[in-house]
Amino acid sequence: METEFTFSNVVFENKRRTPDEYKPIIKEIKRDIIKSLALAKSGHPGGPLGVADFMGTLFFGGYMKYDSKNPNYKDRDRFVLSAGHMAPVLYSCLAHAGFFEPSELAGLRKLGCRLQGHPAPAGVIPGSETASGSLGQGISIAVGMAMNDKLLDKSNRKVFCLTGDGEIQEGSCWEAAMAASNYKLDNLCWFVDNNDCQIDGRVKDVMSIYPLKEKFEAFGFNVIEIDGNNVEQIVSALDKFNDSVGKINKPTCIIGKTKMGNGVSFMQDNYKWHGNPPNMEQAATALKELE
Ligand SMILES: Cc1ncc(C[n+]2csc(CCOP(=O)(O)OP(=O)(O)O)c2C)c(N)n1
Repeated sequence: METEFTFSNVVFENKRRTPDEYKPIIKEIKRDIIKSLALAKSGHPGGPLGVADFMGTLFFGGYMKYDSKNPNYKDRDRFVLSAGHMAPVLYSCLAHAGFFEPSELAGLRKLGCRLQGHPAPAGVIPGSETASGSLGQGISIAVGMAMNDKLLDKSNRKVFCLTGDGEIQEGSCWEAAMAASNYKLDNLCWFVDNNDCQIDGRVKDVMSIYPLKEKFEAFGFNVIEIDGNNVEQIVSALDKFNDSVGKINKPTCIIGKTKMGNGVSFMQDNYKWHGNPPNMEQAATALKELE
């Protein structure tokens, strides 16, 4: 494929790293998001940039068991991107984790490419566990996976799920929350990307979800509130979750206060960048900022 951009083809093994060791990977993920969206001329930059710190920590800080050479091995942890429109960040993580060639990122949303605007059903993209994109459904799938792992297989395999904050206006999220708590799924870690932005406004103006911590606590969750763009705070939250698996009989919710478009000055905290790709000029500016 002809592109003006090249994608770093470095693959990182899955091992424990300090934040300083993987912060450069997070920057590369953000650069991938900009490049792939500019080439696609469509898609969602804001959410993916805002959650890149969390996703980078999960995949490259050593918080999830996976083996890109054996993507379907049973004892892997699972990650479900319930906010399927944030697919570009997942694709970049999977590529640099070795599930497929990073050069494939140049085909985002193009005919014939596996990497469509929202993740395809399981089995199409190595390392991607399920289709998603219809908001509110991925978290229910994640709860089902966690039930299977804990109740049926009696395993401490972990299930991580990321939803948006606009997404949790969907009622099905709260049915999933009820079930997670009812079945005492302490192997479930639900990250809410609390950027207070959604497709056409501020979440608090469109349909308030607040008070959020109290809501999740009332649903029986262990709630950890953090700055979701602060890698050290993400590490601390994931460490707390890891320590709680099999012990607390409650699911964990990490409420990550993030900035939409984090790292790119003209996108930051602006809901207009929910679903508009950068043009080539904007992409060049963004990439300079992310050097
Ligand atoms: C069931 C459903 N309704 C509507 C949409 C269209 N849609 C895609 S993303 C989005 C906004 C989601 O907001 P949020 O979860 O806060 O994501 P962010 O804007 O932070 O990326 C909407 C309404 C959808 N994908 N699924």
